Amino acid sequence: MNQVIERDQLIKKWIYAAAAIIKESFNDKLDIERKSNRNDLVTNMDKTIEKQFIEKIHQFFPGEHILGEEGFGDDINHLDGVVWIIDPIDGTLNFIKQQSDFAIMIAIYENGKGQLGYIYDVMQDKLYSAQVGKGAYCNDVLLPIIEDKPLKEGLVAISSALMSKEEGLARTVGRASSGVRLIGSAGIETAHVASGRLIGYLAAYLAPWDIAAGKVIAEEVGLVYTKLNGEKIDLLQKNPTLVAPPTAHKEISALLKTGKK
Ligand code: 2AM
Ligand code: CA
Repeated sequence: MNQVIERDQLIKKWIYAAAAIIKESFNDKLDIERKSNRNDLVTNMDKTIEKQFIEKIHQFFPGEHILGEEGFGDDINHLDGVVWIIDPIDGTLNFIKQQSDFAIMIAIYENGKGQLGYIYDVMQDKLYSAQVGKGAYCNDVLLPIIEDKPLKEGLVAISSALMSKEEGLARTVGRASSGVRLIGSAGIETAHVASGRLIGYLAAYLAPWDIAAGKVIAEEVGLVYTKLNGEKIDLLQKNPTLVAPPTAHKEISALLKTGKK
């Protein structure tokens, strides 16, 4: 992919500018609309930020395809060429209800392969980023390759959709690990696995924009990011997902298979 350094600098600049707009919006009344269900919400901020990113991408990289959560990008049915994958606010429910634990996420894939990934934890001011083959960073600090610890030595995050779908899963995983945590932002939970604060993250149905940036970052630190059944992620669909270091990934997969709940 061309202009990697320029892309990296621009993306970081756009993300910080978007975060400033989001933080200013805390003083205003949000417009909130319901999407697929009462917990699947979108605000005027999600839309504004996505539109701004798309405008910038069109301006600087005309002709490149864009897949955005709120639908202002392109209707994409392939991953050929350069594809930008954008989630303007990951953890919209947290954004609305807590004004914390939400992230801005941008990724660039080329012919289906992750090239650049960015997850900005806005309220913690932590920008997780990665370029394929060049390692992952939190702000300007290189994240070490993850330690391949057994499941029993770490905390596991589970999405609340998976918790309500798979009764008993939290108990099974909780007993086999140090315990279960729920944050509510796939991006932040993946970033916490990539930086070693969690040993794994499991989710029921993540959309491409929930996965794309985190997968680039996770793989750069040696994590395994697959569907819950171990198959390869399909970035044109929703996927049940599991991200963890190799040993814990195997252990969690085995627990899911035996269905010991
Ligand atoms: P979002 O806030 O961008 O929608 C919450 O457990 C995590 O799952 C968040 O990352 C959230 O992303 C995502 N999520 C919530 N509802 C979802 C849905 N209906 N489909 C896919 N992902 C969803
Ligand atoms: Ca979102």
